Amino acid sequence: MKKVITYGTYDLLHQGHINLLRRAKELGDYLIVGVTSDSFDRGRGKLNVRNNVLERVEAVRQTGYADEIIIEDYLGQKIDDIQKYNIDIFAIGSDWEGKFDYLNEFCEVVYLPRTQGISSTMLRAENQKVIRIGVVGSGRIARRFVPETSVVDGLVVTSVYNPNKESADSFAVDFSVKAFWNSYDMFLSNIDAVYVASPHLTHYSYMKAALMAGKHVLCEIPFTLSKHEADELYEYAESHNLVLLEASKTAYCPAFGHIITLVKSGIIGDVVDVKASLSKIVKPPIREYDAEQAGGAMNEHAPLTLMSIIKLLGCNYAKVEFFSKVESGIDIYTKANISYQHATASITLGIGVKTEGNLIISGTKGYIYVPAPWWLTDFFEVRYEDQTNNKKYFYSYDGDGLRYEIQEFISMIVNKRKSSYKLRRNESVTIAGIIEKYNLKENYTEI
Ligand code: C2G
Repeated sequence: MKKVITYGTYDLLHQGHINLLRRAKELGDYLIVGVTSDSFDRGRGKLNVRNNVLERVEAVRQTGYADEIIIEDYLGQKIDDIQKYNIDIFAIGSDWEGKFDYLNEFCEVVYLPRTQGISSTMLRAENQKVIRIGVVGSGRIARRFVPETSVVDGLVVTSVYNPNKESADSFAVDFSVKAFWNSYDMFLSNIDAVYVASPHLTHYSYMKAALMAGKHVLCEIPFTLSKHEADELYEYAESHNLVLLEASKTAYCPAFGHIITLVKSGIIGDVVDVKASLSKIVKPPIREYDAEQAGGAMNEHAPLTLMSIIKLLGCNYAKVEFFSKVESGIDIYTKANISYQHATASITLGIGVKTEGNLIISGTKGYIYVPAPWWLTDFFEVRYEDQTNNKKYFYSYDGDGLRYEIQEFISMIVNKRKSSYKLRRNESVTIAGIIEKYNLKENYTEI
């Protein structure tokens, strides 16, 4: 019996896939089809897959060509599968010509003709109205945003707004978008959504005006500097069917999501302590050192570190206390201790003090260690007393990592989801509330 194997995502199954499966089946007597898992696809940069793995397996099954369907979940699995299932022929579409020649060592490799004029990417584009995004602000983070949008389907950055004409113009030239500087309303009138990446203190009013103009909003951290403002904006968005999302980039990246699900499934027992650190030394003059613009380590770095704590221990903390080292009116270093009924947590932040930027989640059975820079999560280790049980997890964190939050934002708009389980409204509001307490100097000590 001649055994053939082929692999694919098979998103929005189309005639090209069906032709390929038929041709693969005709090469032998028994066809095994490997369908990629959702996490494997995310790991190889396929962020736009519309159908989940169960839907895609079912679509392949319904073609009637597969004698057996398996899930492809890791790099290198093809070599294992070929040997495990005694495969004679590995078949794949001609778009992969040459890429799988290394499998010749294990079986015959056949590149089958690809069907012209159809692809999952085309179908996704046809089924979806392209969302026009305007960027508010044209500084460092805004400049990182635009290239990241190019790997996500379904959106296009069309414009930029900055009251400083020169800055808006230079951004517009660099990214081939239209510049607005004198009228925020005019900027809003030709777009479907905004990405707010302006200085901290302007977030609230830009978000509010955008929501009131009926636009979806993705807003950089710190989302708002008060609980009340965050709550008010979410309330408005929800009651007007608009998506409002905090751009807490780490919350949406694959490795961090896996840490949360592993912890919630009890892999380290009950969580008793979380320590998150983030420091980036910068030198004045720069916005981070400007007290007038809500500079300082806390406003700058608390959002990501607090996000990890809130995701792991929840919103119902009992007490928070702050310790800061202050220079020229801003905190160059802040440590916050957050206590829960059955757990403790702390964040250590610096813009003028360097700390080891790792994340450590301690539980009753073991702990998770995420090395610096933990917020660009691509690796973590689950560690136990008996070190032979330790396990390392590797992921990719592609580009500047903003693609994951952008993908979530677009998917929420397309699928009309008002809330993301990756960062819920109450979690985002709790983070804003802790930052507010800091700025009100509640339980605050200067060191
Ligand atoms: N295909 C085709 N004609 C098209 C589109 C796709 O013949 N118009 C083929 C591809 O060449 C591939 C299969 O259909 O053999 C599945 O395609 P995708 O779902 O796009 O999966 P892909 O990303 O090519 O994954 O480990 C996964 C494999 O590397 C292939």
